Amino acid sequence: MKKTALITGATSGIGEATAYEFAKQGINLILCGRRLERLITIQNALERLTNVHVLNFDVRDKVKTNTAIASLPEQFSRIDILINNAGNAHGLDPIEDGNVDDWDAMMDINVKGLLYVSKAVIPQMTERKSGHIINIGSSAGKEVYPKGNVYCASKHAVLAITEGMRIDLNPYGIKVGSINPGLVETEFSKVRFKGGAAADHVYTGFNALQAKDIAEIIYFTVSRPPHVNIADVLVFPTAQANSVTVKKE
Ligand code: NDP
Ligand code: 8X3
Repeated sequence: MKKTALITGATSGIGEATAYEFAKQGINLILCGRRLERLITIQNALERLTNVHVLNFDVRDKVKTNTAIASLPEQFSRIDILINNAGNAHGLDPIEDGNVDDWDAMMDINVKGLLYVSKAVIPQMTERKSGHIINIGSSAGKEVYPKGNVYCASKHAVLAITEGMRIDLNPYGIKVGSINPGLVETEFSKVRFKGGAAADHVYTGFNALQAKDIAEIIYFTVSRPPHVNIADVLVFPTAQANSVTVKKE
């Protein structure tokens, strides 16, 4: 039977690339994000390969998150795979200069949003005693870097939540794991720097990871046999040794 995956943050970057990778493999898709036009464009592109349903909501809104997921038509109502990917960094400032709205955005989207989506999906998985949840963390969830403060905290929280989920959902046979990338060339830096010039330089002078690289790892993770759960993956571009050590040409 074909599996169904719900992917948050499917309008760009890692989420979009994962949608393409899963579609190639014939996985039914529920694609989520705030930018409806993009969701529809991606749906139109992928419907040749698989069945696609779009859900347009902001993960910060717990009522809309729950209502959207509860509204799924019968054909998409069984979610086998949840990819909690929606998230971003907002700002890169020392803590004393940090913007409170940026802090709210990161905690509300990266942490609470992930919880709201999970809360809406987990009950059907526990009832069926099957399912697979992958949380997209970050190398920033394993290591704090200068000015990373709150973004790093949000991704450390994603790792803690992942471990907690794996323990609590273990009796139900539900797989839980996290994929933790280093620098991936997506819209991430445009969002972090609010479209400013700083975003243009983040990925220059070295070969950054591409969204497809992470999408392939995500597909590998979800395509392991039933007894194999990949719990935690840390992946850097070859040019990156840790959060602050990047070999530029
Ligand atoms: P992008 O900016 O390209 O994608 C972010 C996605 O998240 C978009 O689809 C966006 O959709 C969605 N999103 C953001 N805010 C919300 C919201 N409030 N409600 C619903 N959806 C939202 O960045 P990436 O693909 O790089 O990021 C994806 C994940 O990967 C994030 O969790 C990020 O922290 C993580 N990551 C990224 C790395 C990188 O270097 N790029 C490295 C490590 C981890 P829309 O705006 O349409 O709502
Ligand atoms: C994204 C990678 O190093 O910009 O999570 O925090 S980094």
